[in-house]
Amino acid sequence: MPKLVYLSLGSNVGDRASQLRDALARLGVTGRVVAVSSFYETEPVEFTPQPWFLNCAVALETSKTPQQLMSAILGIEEEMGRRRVQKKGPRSIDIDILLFGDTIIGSKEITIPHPAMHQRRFVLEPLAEIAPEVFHPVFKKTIRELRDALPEGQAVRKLSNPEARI
Ligand code: PH2
Ligand code: MG
Ligand code: MG
Repeated sequence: MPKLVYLSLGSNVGDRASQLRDALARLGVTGRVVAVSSFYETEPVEFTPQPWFLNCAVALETSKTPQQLMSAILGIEEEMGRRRVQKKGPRSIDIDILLFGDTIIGSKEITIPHPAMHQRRFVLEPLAEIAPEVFHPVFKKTIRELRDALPEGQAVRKLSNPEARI
């Protein structure tokens, strides 16, 4: 049975919008992309001395297992020239699995739901645009509720130009 998966995409090196678009196209081989949020310009968090990001959220219908999807994503990041230099630092592309249906996984390789998603405005603002009523299976709250509960701060600006997306 295919599952509905939510991903967060981010880029802060090179042509950020075209790298998000490239990643969206490549994700087509892992399943069916059923929704894409606007692109958001976002202030870096957690590791702050780096350029601002473009982030977006994606809904993907896939028949892959979480492990299969994870290795496909790592392959896409590698093909797109991602180099792992600084943890949480600048990257041409980052693709994170946020939610995988209502699956909960806590293993060494993979944690689902994404362990930091509920603290990150750069994740919750785009995700609330495409999945406001979707339930977080650990916190038992909707994405809109989690977004509304965030403290002030972490600037995110929705890009109004739809040409900036697909
Ligand atoms: N990703 C991080 C760390 N900090 N900040 C923003 N605004 N956007 C990101 O995608 C991001 C971040 C680690 O993956
Ligand atoms: Mg990340
Ligand atoms: Mg990542």
